[in-house]
Amino acid sequence: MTTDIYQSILKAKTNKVKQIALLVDPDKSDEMYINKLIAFALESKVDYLFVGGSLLTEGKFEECIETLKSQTKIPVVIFPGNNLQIHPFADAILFLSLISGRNPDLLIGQQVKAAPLIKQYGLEYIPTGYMLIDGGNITSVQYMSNTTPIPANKPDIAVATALAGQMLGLKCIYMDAGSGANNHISEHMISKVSEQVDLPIIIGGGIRTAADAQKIAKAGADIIVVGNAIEKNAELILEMSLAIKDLVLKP
Ligand code: 1GP
Repeated sequence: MTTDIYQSILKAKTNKVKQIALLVDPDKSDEMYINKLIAFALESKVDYLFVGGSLLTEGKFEECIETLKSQTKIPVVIFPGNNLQIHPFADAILFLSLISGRNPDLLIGQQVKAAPLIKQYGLEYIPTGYMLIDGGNITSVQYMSNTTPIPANKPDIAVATALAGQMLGLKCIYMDAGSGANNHISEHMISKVSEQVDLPIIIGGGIRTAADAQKIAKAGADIIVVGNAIEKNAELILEMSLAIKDLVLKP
């Protein structure tokens, strides 16, 4: 296993540099759209391109990864919805366990199915505790995962869950309100988790403005993930990226 991507995440965290990941939905992206996204992503110094989804119906996952890899050097990280979302061309895969839920298939079942192929491909895997937080509406991931999200007003549960993930040896915590969430995760919950947990923290779901991204980064997120908002206005990445990268200069 190589550890290039994880090392870059750790290095940024140590240096208090906030990072931004752009979530690319393979179902929604034709080649023209991907090319436009890449142009904005390069200009905005996006750190990672996350690719995946809780339900992909168009059969374009492989094509999407291959197009991204042929067009840009921005690292492509798989954010898988299931064990079918694996590709040898990616730079890494978030090896997720849905630790906020009690669905054994997403705690360990899918991982057992995926592990041999990941090993065969020599793909860098980043053991990640995935925590679904209530964002005020039922998102695709909530429905597809058949799990109950952690209530938005229960930071103690989020802290305990993230701590358990750390104690189990996971290397990252991804707290997600789900794509298209009405509300992003509160700064209060993020700060409580980041005070208690030493791991890099990835935050996504419902982040729509540069000001939100900045508040979330200040609260303790190490990587901000944005999908929907960028699909509507690709130029927003630059604003968001500037807002969070600015923090290292003006904490
Ligand atoms: C979802 O965290 C990602 O898993 C991004 O969410 O599409 O709402 O930005 P959005």
